[in-house]
Amino acid sequence: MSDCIFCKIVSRDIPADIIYEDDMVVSFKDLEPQAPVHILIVPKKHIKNLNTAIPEDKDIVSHIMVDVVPELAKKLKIADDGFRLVVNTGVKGGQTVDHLHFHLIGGRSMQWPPG
Ligand code: DGP
Repeated sequence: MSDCIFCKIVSRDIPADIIYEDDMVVSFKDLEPQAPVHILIVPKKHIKNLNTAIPEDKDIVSHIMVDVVPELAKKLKIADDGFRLVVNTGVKGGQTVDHLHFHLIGGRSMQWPPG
């Protein structure tokens, strides 16, 4: 999508502090970190959000959950203490960028309920 900011990060048309990349995803530091560790994991394919993911996107979503998150949590040294994975979806879910992304947040104790 030509006007999507995360697609532009994936294609390197705008800069980001990229910490991980493979054939399906890119991961980079969030511009507005909410914790000592706050990164975004973004599919290279433009998927608006979980409401619009289709069956062929299952491989991407499961790859993120099963492979990428544990690997990055370990790499960023937040695996043992714990972390939070957030997927804001839609307006009331707090989604501000319409390209599916997973917030991996850690390095401090989290509160519940979230705001
Ligand atoms: P959400 O509210 O769940 O849609 O989260 C969007 C996040 O994306 C928010 O935490 C800030 C971050 N963000 C927005 N624009 C940019 C950008 O250009 N670069 C980076 N690194 N992060 C961005």
